Amino acid sequence: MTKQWWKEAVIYQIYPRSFKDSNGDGIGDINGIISKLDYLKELGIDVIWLSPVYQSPNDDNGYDISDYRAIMDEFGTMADWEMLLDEMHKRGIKLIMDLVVNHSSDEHAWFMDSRKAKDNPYRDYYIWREGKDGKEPNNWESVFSGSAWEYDEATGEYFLHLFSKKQPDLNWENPKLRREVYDMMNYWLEKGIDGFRMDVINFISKVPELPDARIPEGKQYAPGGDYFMNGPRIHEFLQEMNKETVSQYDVMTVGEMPGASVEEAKLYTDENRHETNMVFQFEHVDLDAGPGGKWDLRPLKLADLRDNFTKWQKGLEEIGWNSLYLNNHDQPRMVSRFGNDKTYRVESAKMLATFLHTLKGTPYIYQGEELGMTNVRFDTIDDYRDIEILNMYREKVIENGEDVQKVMESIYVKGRDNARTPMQWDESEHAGFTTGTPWLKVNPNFKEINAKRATADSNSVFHYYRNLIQLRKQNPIMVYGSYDLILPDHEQIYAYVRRYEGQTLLVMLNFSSEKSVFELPTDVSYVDKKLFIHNYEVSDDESIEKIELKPYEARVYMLK
Ligand code: TEU
Ligand code: CA
Repeated sequence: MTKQWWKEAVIYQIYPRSFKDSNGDGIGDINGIISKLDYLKELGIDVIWLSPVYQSPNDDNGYDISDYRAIMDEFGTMADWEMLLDEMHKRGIKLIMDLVVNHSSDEHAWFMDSRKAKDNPYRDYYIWREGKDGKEPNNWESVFSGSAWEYDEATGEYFLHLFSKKQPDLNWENPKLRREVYDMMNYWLEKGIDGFRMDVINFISKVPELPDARIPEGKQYAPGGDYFMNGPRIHEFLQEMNKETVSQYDVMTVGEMPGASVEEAKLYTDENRHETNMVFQFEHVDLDAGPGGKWDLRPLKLADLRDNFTKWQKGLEEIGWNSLYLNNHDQPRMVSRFGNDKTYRVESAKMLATFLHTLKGTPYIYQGEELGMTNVRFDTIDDYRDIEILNMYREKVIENGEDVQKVMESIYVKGRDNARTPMQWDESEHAGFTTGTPWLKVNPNFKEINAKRATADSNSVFHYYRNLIQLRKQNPIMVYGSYDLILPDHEQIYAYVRRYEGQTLLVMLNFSSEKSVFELPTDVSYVDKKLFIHNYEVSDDESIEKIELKPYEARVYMLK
């Protein structure tokens, strides 16, 4: 287990479209980000993960790239981007860019050529197949509803798109395509970036026969994940990519890997295998989904969350490295999902922050999480913009006549636009995000929840995050300490210890809105205790043998 800068870092994700608009067109942009770097410096973060800013028709808000080496017009120019990188590095903040190479946009020059003719030199940059019995080549479902295949009249064949039909999958079996990707990565690495977040990177190796999958009861298409997640050549491709690109720089990579298990993540993040430094896995954000997938709501149980995090903490404790997140631009807001955004918003936001920052791994902060921003409930589907939401609504309500309120409720709980409402800067119109009309409406609670109020209030979620980040820099135990669960069966409290060089961090988190009694296990011994982090007022001399924790109370003690 070596010491690395990216293990000690706290990483902040910016979704540029919703962060800060500088020119009044209602769309966030690069100059807007530059204007907020001092805010991020004050927060204390070390790295920014910037969601895609490349040329894109924005069918999936930049995750459909039409030119990997140009900046999206709406976000600014390459000169603006160079300025951003320079201004970040001046403040000691590193930049990791989003690498989206499982698919491109259908407006990419490669695809425009590829679809022209079967013998076009770019044909095999994508995955084309003949139909079968007058239907799609197989029965896979797109993540964004419907078939994962689109018929193309010009050449009478179908192309694969695991996401929207404007996001054709790239063919990684083609060494020429792989070379193009590596050259593009080196183009950005040469500019001085500090690494990549790699979009659905464990989807790039498909089972070559692209076989049919099992269609669940009542569905028309099949989730094909068994045949494109963690596929037969994935480790070969990641090792080749590493060798051809990032291995030549002191940079980090985090691979987004839906469907990756702990065992697979150990292979992906084992430092001796030179694949990725860490992964975003999805098991904890699938715990509140039923058999019908994310929109099939299921109550989350603390026992499931605790068991899952413990599995990952122990699984990667010696080999590999965890990324730690509870939300991002694809997930609902964490205080609404895992905390309580009604009665205990501030307390539960702080408790969840304590959780993420005292586990072993690299913590990620998604823009607005540090303010305790919440989910949103727009009145009608017309206020939503996300292609995943809109496609699901059309399929369920328009095409299959499902109950509108039931579908809207699933959007309120799980929709990606929950995380994409504009960053709330102050109490002025549109929360100070734009002087124009925002591309997506601002959450109406911005007058109460905004950065200006938070930075001025020493008791805010913002300053609680600042403190956590500072403690991390001063206490290696938070980064490198071991993890051991205690109270494995408590109904409301999640408690664990971290141990490092004779120190012990005792962490107790009340995940409920009820008072809950913590009793110190007899095998946790100490001679000296010091209150380390807490989200309620606590007197230092209070005994820790038995504590009645308040709703969503978090307490951390340093024991010796
Ligand atoms: O997400 C991959 C992915 O699987 C997510 O789409 C997630 O499963 C789903 O959104 C949960 O509802 C990446 C990007 O983060 C996402 O924004 C893109 O839409 C997607 O890939 C395609 O690039
Ligand atoms: Ca703008």
